[in-house]
Amino acid sequence: MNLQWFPGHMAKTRRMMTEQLGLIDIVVELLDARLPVSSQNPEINTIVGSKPRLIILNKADLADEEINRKWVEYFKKKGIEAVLLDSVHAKNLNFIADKIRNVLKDKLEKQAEKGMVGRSVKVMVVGIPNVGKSSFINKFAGRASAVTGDRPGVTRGKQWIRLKNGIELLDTPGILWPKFEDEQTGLNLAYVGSIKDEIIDVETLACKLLEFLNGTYKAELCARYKLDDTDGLAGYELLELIGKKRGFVISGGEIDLLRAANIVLDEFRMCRIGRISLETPDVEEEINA
Ligand SMILES: Nc1nc2c(ncn2[C@@H]2O[C@H](COP(=O)(O)OP(=O)(O)OP(=O)(O)O)[C@@H](O)[C@H]2O)c(=O)[nH]1
Ligand SMILES: [Mg+2]
Repeated sequence: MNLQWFPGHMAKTRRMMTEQLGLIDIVVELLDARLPVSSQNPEINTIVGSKPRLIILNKADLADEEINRKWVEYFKKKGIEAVLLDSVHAKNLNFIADKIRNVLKDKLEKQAEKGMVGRSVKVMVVGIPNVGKSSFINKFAGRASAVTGDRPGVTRGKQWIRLKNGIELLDTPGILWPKFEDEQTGLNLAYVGSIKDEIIDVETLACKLLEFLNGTYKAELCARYKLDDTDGLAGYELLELIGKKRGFVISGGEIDLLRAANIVLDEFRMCRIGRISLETPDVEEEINA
């Protein structure tokens, strides 16, 4: 992921998306279930406007199950439909088509009353880089779908994928920019690997993650690295302990902290430490819905 968002780039994306919005019935917004706030575009409401929206909390397989449920509840209270999804392992995504129809129920009923039947529902998928847009589109479209080709009036190069269930999907997702202002947002996105590690050095990143884990997922952390008394330990102390446990020793008996840091980040991203959510609706109330 090498995307750099500059003001000009953002304006262009916003413009493109606004153009395409005219053609679609519903926006499917992908958020990372582990960090729904940090993985949301800060201007999503302005961009999407009054278009119906379905939120997919993707990568739900990597997130804390209890917190997943809380997020779904949270969105429900805000009057917005949100579904949990694992775009990689899900067998079929027919239930997403049902959810889409459900969100559009009133509109579809009105169309039916007017005798407008058989019209396809046009869907655009949006989300920040690495959230799983391509995985979702491929799985949702499935093998049996056909690319319908350019349509008149559609931005050149844009293709619609016609699904068997009367849904048409814009084959290129809208790539949105994440929030940058807030340091914690940057850290959260870096932990999960959605922005480059280089924004902050790997050791510091791992230390900050370890401190979070030691506060919120202590049992999982201790189990994974066979630690027992981690109360009040600083990130660097945790990293050193982990390096020691793993035998990452360099010349002179020093611990290879960089190696330990990379291992911690890799294992976190591969869900080896456990299913971990970085944000919960209890403390995060600033989502756009
Ligand atoms: N475990 C898990 N991994 C997922 C899921 N969805 C996507 N991934 C993984 O996340 C990574 C990014 O997925 P993509 O589908 O390429 O994401 P994208 O939004 O298209 O990314 P860009 O094209 O870079 O904007 C890949 O390694 C996927 O295998 C999911 O639901 N669960
Ligand atoms: Mg992609």
